[in-house]
Amino acid sequence: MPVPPEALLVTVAPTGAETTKADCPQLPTTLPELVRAAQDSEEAGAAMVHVHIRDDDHRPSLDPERLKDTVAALREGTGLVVQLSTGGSVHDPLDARLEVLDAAPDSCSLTMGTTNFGDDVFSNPWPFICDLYQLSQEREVVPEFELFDLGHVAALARLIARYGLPYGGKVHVDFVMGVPGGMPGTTDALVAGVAALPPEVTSWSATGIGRTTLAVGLAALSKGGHLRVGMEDVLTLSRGVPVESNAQLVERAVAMGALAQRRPMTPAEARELLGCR
Ligand code: KMH
Ligand code: ZN
Repeated sequence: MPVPPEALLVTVAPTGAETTKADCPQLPTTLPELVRAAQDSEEAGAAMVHVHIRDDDHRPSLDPERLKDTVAALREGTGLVVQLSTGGSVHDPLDARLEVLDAAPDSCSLTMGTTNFGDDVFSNPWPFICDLYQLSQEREVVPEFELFDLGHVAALARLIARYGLPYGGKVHVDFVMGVPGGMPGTTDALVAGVAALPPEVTSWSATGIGRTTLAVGLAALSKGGHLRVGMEDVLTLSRGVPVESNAQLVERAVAMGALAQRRPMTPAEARELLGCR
């Protein structure tokens, strides 16, 4: 059955790779903290979790065993669609990022181009994108295409034209806006991005980094899109007011959705929307 238009996919991105535990002790960096954050977020209305893991010293990690344990623990403790980040941190090598799929998540992020990322470079060369995409098709993992810039939208059209549709037949993208070096987190930029999406795209969400979070969230709702929120993307609720938990951000997204007469999608509906198993 098709997912009704009033259903709102809320994805929670609880951890990311950029914030240190020392700077933000409430950031979920251990497996029990991550599972608890995911459970509370599910309770608040999230249907998918976008996962970055950390090592015992709370540093970003792509350790294969740890990734497998994380997928298992999230499946055991939640009903959420489990999406592993293949972006990792800006320091992760491309081969380790491909190996993320060995952990057999439901979904994986797939960024559609290289981006200046603050003072760093988030590297996504075209041959890497093609390898990761083909691997996702082979492994039956549903990609979420991360679009940091308008050029990434054009690259998505090129990728689909060359290699066909993803596993599951649906094409879901997420606009990641407001990264210093990427497209700005504005309504105008979102409108341009949505207008440029290739016809194969079946659903889209948006997330605004830092102070752009509300502008992007409201613009996405007004265009009928879905939302990604979480401590990967924003650490304050308003100027000087720190985020205490990921569930708090999910609750706010659900409340914004309610104003737009949208209700949170269930994980089962999210699987249908995304074409996950
Ligand atoms: N941490 C960023 C460099 C993704 O998860 O795929 C990349 C990122 C995107 O967060
Ligand atoms: Zn990420």
